[in-house]
Amino acid sequence: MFGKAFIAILSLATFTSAHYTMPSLIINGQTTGAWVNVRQTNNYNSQAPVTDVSSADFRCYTSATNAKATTVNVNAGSTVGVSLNGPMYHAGVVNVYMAKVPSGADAASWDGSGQVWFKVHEIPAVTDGGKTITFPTQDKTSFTFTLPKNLPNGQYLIRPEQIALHSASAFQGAQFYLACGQLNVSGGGSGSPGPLVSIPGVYTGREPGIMINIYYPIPATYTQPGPAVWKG
Ligand SMILES: *[C@@H]1O[C@H](CO)[C@@H](O)[C@H](O)[C@H]1NC(C)=O
Ligand SMILES: [Cu+2]
Repeated sequence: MFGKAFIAILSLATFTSAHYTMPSLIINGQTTGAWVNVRQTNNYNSQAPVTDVSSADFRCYTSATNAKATTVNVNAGSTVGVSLNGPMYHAGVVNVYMAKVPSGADAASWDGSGQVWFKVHEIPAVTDGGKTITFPTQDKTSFTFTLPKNLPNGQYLIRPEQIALHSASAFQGAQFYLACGQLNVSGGGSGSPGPLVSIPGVYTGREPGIMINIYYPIPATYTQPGPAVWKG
């Protein structure tokens, strides 16, 4: 009796700690190798999320690995994506930020500091006035979007995040799964991406879309955290 219960608790613990990472991009329909074009994050083994939105690790989560990646070539206007190592089984929402590497710097060595990040994609929760709330990315292992056609040529960091909201009703209850990839954009335009934000800095952790009880009462609306998406 005790043994069975103990084993059941153990396997539950194993399941709930099996989170996920974002080791690959999808470029021209091809999924890149794990941690080839994405900097290997501290949690590559533990898969543990970031919960402190003011920590240095909230940007690229590489304080322990100090990882750099290989920069991958991509055309503006093409479909790109993020591929995870497992399903995003937590209810949550997605944002994708990018930052242009300053001239004279290199994507592999630039740290992404400053008010330099803009949002290129988001996947919010879907609400209907309080009857249901659903999360389009839940249980998905990848997502794709279009790189703005007007993006200026050059090197960029790209930082996807999933904000898991299953236990987000208290401060720092939301779990952030994130990573930084390295892109070299060509075929682009002369757009001025914005609004620009700093990471960390973009969130306080108390936004209505981050500190939220998604179960009761069912939220009538959902406010996606962060700046508006730059569409080019
Ligand atoms: C970025 O792409 C341009 C155009 O293809 C190329 O000339 C340049 O060498 C590339 N830079 C890097 C760092 O890959
Ligand atoms: Cu979790």
